[in-house]
Amino acid sequence: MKLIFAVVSKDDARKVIDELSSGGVGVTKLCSTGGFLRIGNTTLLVGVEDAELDKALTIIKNNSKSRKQFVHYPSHEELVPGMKEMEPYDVFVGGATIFVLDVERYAKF
Ligand code: 2BA
Repeated sequence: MKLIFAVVSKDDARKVIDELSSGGVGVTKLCSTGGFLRIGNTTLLVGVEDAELDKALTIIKNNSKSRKQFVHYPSHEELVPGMKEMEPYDVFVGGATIFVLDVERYAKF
């Protein structure tokens, strides 16, 4: 069995979850925050049998769009007197960041 950690955009999370669920794949949604942009994203926990791994990854891939995100650093809240503001710029945020782990044991009590 495998455990997929998938970091996806908040805007795509609902569609990904719906497609996984209707495909018979169990999923748990966690609210997360990207360390770089410091804005909310969604981390999905997906436990699958090995034979279902590719199906789950394909669903995640097909429903996660990459997008440009405008970065304004430091943000207005972080700005302190004397700190210089950088020119705003774009970063390319991937559709989904995926980690696949082997599951040692799976149980439901
Ligand atoms: P964030 O950390 O907010 O990063 C958002 C995007 O900013 C990244 O997109 C990347 O394009 C850019 N970025 C990140 N760190 C950077 C840096 N030090 N310098 C310049 N640009 C940087 P993605 O790579 O597609 O990542 C999207 C989100 O996936 C990340 O949000 C983070 O929440 C998660 N993630 C990505 N790589 C990860 C990793 N190795 N471990 C854990 N989470 C990761």
